[in-house]
Amino acid sequence: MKLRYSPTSPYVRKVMVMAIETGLEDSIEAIATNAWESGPDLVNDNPLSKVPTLVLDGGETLYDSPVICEYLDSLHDGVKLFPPAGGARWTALRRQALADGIMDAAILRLMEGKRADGERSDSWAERQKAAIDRALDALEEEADGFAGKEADGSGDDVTIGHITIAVALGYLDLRFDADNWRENRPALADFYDTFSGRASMAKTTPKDPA
Ligand SMILES: N[C@@H](CCC(=O)N[C@@H](CS)C(=O)NCC(=O)O)C(=O)O
Repeated sequence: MKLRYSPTSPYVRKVMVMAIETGLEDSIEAIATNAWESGPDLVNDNPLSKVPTLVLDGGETLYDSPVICEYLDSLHDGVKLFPPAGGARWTALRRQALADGIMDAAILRLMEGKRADGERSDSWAERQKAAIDRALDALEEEADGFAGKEADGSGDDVTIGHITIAVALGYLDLRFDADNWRENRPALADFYDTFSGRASMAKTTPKDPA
């Protein structure tokens, strides 16, 4: 499989954490891709011109990160990170959606900040920040109940929800460190600090914030 990636994309990091957690890292060949250039190879693989995009060995492509992660989960025989059915599944999917939404809002806010004077909308950027803050508060409310906290893998029911939340928090550290999301969110900070000890997180920490 080939994965079109960019080094600072949180969605790509999510896929790579998933690949490491499921033992599939070595099955993936990474292809550096600038999604903003919308080159012919990328748009041929993904008309939306986004990374991550996964190209299967038979040429079929998969996107976006929730679909790629669930596909990877279908390829291994270990404990599934997408719970198969019932309440645990809906909780994991909801948490994934909430954390994906944090990343979406963070990227919109980042891009808004890069616009030229006169084109930038402070109210739009503030709207994104407000969404992020509400989502973080909601996660703080439930963080004490998060399972899968242990860096050594004990606790065993790490899900796609935990992975996505941890990656989203890492992205806030990368892009909006000054906001100090940890303030007044001790349970979430505790979850993140512990989850960050996992090899999958350590191995995928973005190095260059450019
Ligand atoms: N919902 C998508 C979001 C992917 C996404 O927005 N990726 C960004 C990079 S962080 C991108 O490729 N942006 C290029 C563009 O929007 O044109 C996912 O979960 O994979």
